[in-house]
Amino acid sequence: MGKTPLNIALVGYGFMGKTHSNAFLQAPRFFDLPYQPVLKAVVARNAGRVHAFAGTWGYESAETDWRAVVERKDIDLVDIASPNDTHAEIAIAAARAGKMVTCEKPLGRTAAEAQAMVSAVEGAGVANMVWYNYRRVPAVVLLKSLIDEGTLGRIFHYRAQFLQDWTISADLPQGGEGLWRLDVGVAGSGVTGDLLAHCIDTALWLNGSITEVTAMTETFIKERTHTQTGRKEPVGIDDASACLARFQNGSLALFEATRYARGHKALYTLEINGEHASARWDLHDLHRLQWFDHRDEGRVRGWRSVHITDSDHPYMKHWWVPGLQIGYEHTFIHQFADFLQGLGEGRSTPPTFRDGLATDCVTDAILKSAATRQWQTVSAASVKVG
Ligand code: SOE
Repeated sequence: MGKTPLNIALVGYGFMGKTHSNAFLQAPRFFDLPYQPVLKAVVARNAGRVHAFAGTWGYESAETDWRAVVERKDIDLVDIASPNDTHAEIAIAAARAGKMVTCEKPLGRTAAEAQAMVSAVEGAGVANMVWYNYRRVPAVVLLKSLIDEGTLGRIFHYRAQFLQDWTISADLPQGGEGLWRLDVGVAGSGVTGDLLAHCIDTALWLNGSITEVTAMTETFIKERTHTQTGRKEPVGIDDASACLARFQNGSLALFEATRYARGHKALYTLEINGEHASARWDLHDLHRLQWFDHRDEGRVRGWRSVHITDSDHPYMKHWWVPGLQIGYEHTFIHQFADFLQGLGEGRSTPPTFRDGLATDCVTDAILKSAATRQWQTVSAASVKVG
């Protein structure tokens, strides 16, 4: 029986536009899905480059204004992979036009923006999802099951870091391709919304709601040339962010994100310590879960490094033979496969926009705490839903 076509319009053709396009193409090749993604249109402002991108990835058409695809009758899903300042406007218009909407993280530049996006998709009743892709790493999914089954027992501690080093040079401008992440007007915040948001999303998913935070942020390079004006302008983003937090379940957390950790390129690590067991995961070694179980026989008790490549590990039966690894791009493929599976069952797949809002509520509280030097209660909207 033929699959139902799902016509996609992608907005944005940067690094994330590629990860999403790859997922649209690969998901139906490796997973048995109720829908067949059709790459209908790609949108970006630069006409020459958007046509080239359409050719490379097999999009049927290219547009330079996102409004065109929102209006098109032959589009089912609008996928937003453009800079953060465009997320809300496009998502709200697409939802109002009855399109399904998927959006890169962070959902909004602020929780208020994210709230408006949630109201739009929920009001229109359209499927929605935020691309917090690290939830789809097989080792992290396995950890989620172990936690949910109670294997770790009562949770005491959660800690996560996301360390990079690519903005240390003071010569780097703010604004423009990739570097819009340094422009607070476009990005909304610095590492808090970009990197710490990943740590928070995974933490809310694994360990439940965060109730309060105390944080500090720092901007190490105070002025950078702005690509729009050609002049040195003050830098409004946070270059580093560190935070203590309490979870609803009584456990304590430590979070850190920076782009000034020389030598670290994308070192996302997390650790969780429970009454019976602890686990550690590291993006640079993403197919391994480090596991310690206190109930093991004393003489051989110790940390084990589990290679998550067997067919009974999450997602792995869809890939190669046991022992062979997968990588970063597969997390997007898994996420899109789950999205299509969810559509087939008539539901949105987490993380939904409401989950994205929950993360934005925590990052807003972190930024407010850093600005006021006070503990902040996290708003009720951060209640974890999926
Ligand atoms: C920033 O360098 C970045 O590309 C983030 O924007 C992504 O979300 C993260 O996964 C990798 O680093």
